[in-house]
Amino acid sequence: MSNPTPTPNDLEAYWMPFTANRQFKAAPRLFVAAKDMHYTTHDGRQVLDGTAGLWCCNAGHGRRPIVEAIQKQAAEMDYAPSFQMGHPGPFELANRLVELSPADLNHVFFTNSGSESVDTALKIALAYHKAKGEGSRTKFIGREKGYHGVGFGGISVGGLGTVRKQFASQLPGADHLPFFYNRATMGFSKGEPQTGAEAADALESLVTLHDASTIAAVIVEPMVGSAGVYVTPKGYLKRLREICDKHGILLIFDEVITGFGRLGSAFAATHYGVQPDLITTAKGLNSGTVPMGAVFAHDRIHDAIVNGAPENSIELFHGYTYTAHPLAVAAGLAALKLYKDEDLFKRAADLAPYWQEAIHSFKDAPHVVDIRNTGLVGGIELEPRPGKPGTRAYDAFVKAYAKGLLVRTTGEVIALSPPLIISKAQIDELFSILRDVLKDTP
Ligand code: PXG
Repeated sequence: MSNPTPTPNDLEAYWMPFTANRQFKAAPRLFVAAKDMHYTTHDGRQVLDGTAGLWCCNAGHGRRPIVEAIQKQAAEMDYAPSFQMGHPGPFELANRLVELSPADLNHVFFTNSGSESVDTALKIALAYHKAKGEGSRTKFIGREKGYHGVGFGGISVGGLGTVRKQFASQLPGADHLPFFYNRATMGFSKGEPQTGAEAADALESLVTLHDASTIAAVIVEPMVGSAGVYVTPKGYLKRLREICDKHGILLIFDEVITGFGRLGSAFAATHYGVQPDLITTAKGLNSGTVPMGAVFAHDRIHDAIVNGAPENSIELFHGYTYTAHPLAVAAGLAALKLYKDEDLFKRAADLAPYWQEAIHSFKDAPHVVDIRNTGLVGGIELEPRPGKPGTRAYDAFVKAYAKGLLVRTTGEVIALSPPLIISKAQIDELFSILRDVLKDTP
């Protein structure tokens, strides 16, 4: 399939997200079709998907069971209101989801994106403390380099300067844990760095600074995704859990990337054996096919808010027109079934050692200064060009696209997170293209 190359005029009206619009429109990269592990470009080339779209198409592309479920649902019932009305799908989907979630996180609030999941979780945390008579707990603690989407809540707890700096107005009192990663001691770790858990102790200092009675929740990515793939040190999350427990602070894991098999388990929480109070998800929930997110809440939180209100009163003043949209729900049910039928989370776990060896074979490739991996995720960090930060990785991304491989770059890091259906031969192909790309990138 080949489409005519669009002219700059055709591209003007669409204001693209997180994109250098003028640079892109001068040399557009467009996908027009997708199947399994590949995209087709507008000029008819096949591109191997090294990033599961944007970390979301965990079952691969164009999977028949999901496609058919969406088609069937669209024909049967396009939309149903979700306030004071329902349809059977989300009840069923929530039941399937809590079979996968860690023990006691048995309630699911649906959203339409990761950003909405984050803001929903922050609001649930506030509502929980209020319901318990601790309304003074209003502050949130995130972490430097954290990415929690683009809502005002998410950018307030987020720790990426670039995502925050254009927007002055943020949640009052949000503070941040220091970043835990130290390349000198943790560089080239295979999987979890074995040292560095004590970085979590900084939470004690923040609690002392703010006083526990003012802090509602701590939110972290169990594995740092967007900022460049940084795996938390062994024991770090457990320490955060202990400190939160000691001070009555809720712990939120933002699993928008790590949820639904990326690390080889349904959730990073189960993978690392640390139970948060709330989990935010999106992306892989329905394999990226229809916008959808979900927040998983501990029974204690749900019950405090829901059972604490009079029976005829709305308990949580929150929700979206498209909460539990029938198409998203149908896609979710089909994706979860596909994950199960093909045992895709286990497949990711089984492939992880092969993936690890493949990525670490880049240690001697040109420009490489660090390599990080866990599950089916990898980050290759390049030496920045003097005075031109980020340009080398960006050039590598453009070259990779030309050579038939989709990667993501963030700063100096090439991030990889293929669909969980990738084969060993495709892993070899991916890294072989990338090796050529790095050789060709000055
Ligand atoms: N939390 C986390 C941990 C995320 O990774 C969001 C929240 C926001 O999700 P939405 O659906 O509102 O975009 C994300 C999103 C990248 C990349 O390449 C990462 C995300 C989105 C787009 C690109 O690193 N993460």
